[in-house]
Amino acid sequence: MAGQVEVGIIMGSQSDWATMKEAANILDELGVPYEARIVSAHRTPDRLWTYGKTAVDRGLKVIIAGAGGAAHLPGMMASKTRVPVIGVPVQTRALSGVDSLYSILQMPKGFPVATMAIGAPGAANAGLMAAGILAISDPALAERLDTWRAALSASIPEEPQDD
Ligand code: RP5
Repeated sequence: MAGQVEVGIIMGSQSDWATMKEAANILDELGVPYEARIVSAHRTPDRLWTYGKTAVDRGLKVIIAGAGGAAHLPGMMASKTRVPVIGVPVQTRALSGVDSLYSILQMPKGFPVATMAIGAPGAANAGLMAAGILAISDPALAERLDTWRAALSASIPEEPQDD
């Protein structure tokens, strides 16, 4: 998308993209420019280091980091840059994403990661959280986000229907 990229979506593997695309979709809907990159804490640690080291100078304001299993990517990124990191635990086959959740959630004092729910809902909420952070200083985005939220509320019926 055109415009200054202020949101970085990073993930540990190509296999995480199906989940992390939910964050990208939300940002697309809200007109928020982003970049998406594969940055693995274990397989490409130098890439992680460089990404974190240059994040502030490149103008990133929020990083959404998704990983599964021994999900060290969000925490390692939070240790390398002061840019706020929103963590998305990707659902795993072996442990259903509880491993990812605990790996991302249990950060030591000093290096927080704002951890979302497991899987696609968490990724979508990460996109909304990133938009909310940027909307603090972007009135036009704030209006788009308010409209998005109102539309969601309006789409919820008051009474349940039979299938
Ligand atoms: C993690 O291992 C990735 O974040 C991914 O969720 C998981 C599996 O990766 P692949 O083996 O599918 O590449 O590093």
